[in-house]
Amino acid sequence: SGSPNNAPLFTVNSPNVVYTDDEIKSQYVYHTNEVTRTADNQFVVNPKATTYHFKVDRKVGKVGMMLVGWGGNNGSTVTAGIIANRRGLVWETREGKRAANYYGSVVMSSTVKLGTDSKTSEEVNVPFHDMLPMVHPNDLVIGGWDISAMNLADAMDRAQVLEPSLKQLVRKEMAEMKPLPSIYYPDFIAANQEDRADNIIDGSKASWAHVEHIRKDIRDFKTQNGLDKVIVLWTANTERYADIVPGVNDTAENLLNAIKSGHEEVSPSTVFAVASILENTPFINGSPQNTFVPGAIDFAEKQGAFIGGDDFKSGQTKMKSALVDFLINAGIKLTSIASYNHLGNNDGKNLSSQKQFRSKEISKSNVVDDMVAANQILYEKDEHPNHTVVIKYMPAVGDNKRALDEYYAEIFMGGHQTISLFNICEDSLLASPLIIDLVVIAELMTRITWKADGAEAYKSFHSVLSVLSYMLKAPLTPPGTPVVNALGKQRNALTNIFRACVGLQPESEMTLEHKLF
Ligand code: NAI
Ligand code: DG6
Repeated sequence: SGSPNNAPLFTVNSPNVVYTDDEIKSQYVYHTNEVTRTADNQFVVNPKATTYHFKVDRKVGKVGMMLVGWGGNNGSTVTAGIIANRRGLVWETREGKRAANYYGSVVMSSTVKLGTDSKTSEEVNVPFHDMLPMVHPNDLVIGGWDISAMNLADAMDRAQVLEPSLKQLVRKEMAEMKPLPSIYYPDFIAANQEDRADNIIDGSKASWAHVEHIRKDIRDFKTQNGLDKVIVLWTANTERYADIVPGVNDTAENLLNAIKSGHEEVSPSTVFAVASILENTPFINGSPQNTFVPGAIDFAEKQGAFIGGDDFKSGQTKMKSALVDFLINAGIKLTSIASYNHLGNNDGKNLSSQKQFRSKEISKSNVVDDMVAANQILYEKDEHPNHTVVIKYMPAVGDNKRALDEYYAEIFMGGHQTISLFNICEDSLLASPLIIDLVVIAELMTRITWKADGAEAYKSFHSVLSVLSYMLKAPLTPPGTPVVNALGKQRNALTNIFRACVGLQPESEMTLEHKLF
């Protein structure tokens, strides 16, 4: 659904929305409230209305997804999942038959309220995927790189995530899939990864030849598969943080020169980002490290290319960004969060190294700041709940991560509330649908343009795709703009921006039609 040849599931009947074969154009009034503070510390609110025009290109085209770290747990799992869905596979498990699905994908398995039925007054909800023309994940052409040469069928066995009966059905197709050689700078990932690095492009530090190599890989993949567009996504090992060094990675120009001169502080993920930016290919970072050093962000802005990151927000942190939002908005003073987890997959092995763990610790820790700062009844300025993050490598549990969280809060009249959570699941089965969502939404963003009222030309959204925040632990936002971590707000931003593209106001949930009669 959603392509010009395929009638959309819904159309909006309004003078503010125009559908043509090629485009959906909307005029949208964006309402905000500007607040000023008076001398005697009172607030004056000035409602403001700004008119924007949005244009959505309805031609989705043929889309490729290139994964860095394709042979890893996430890479092999998302590939098998897409193949299984594409072929409508059903397989035996000890609990009976299971059929391919996209559970865990906001795009494919969640719905958005469109309005109320004119006859019954019941809510009408439509699949998120039908809000605007989006690529169907079944149609994604998949490829990518890995420093391990293993084909995707063997990589799927190594991951130990999927049922044997399912693996059997996709094995032949996946055995044909082989990751392209990749760049490997041993200093950036744990030393314990060295034994799988047998698929490497020559050179152990950044070079312009590496940038050109990756660019050519992207171009070749596009040509060989007749693609209109490619999205590149980093789901390779967590790297250590790169030091931010003035003159090296602080501006676009310095970063490019640092790559050309082979500076040791440029990471593989930043080289991939620069190559993708040069190919005008959206690049998304699913790991926690600071791939987007200031020079990389500056470069993306200058080139007008899309970037998004950082670190998939799958289980423990997604729960945290929902639960803390609930507690603080309920007026309960959260005083500490202890987040412990152990896992036994290769991600856990890599994170058993201190510098790589530190990258993850940072992205897992900064996820409540905006919610705390928004409530100055509960918290003094700069006051924060205690927050500890522990990760342990336990090979026996494989991909079945165990995450234990204790939330400790102060309630009415000095009382205490303790909430304990114990979350167990295959980590890669939570992360794989996020990869799909990130790719589908990033692709859609390449087809949405906007202009201010009266302006001549349409232009793209800002290079930094903060609209992807819902799927990410440490959302990257345009420099100088606030980070939103609260899960509900992140989802509202996503759905309401897409509603605006078809001229619909945000869903207010006031349901006055059920109250005023
Ligand atoms: P994994 O260790 O199974 O896979 C990573 C793959 O990257 C490996 O196959 C490795 O050989 C490859 N690799 C390492 N350096 C490379 C390079 N320079 N170029 C190309 N390939 C390279 O890890 P997994 O579980 O797939 O996770 C991937 C990343 O996603 C990790 O950074 C992890 O922290 C992050 N993540 C995972 C989540 C999950 O739920 N599984 C959630 C949030 C983040
Ligand atoms: C253990 O913390 C390993 C990590 O890679 C996590 O599994 C991953 O970042 C997912 O974390 P979360 O907090 O979103 O469940």
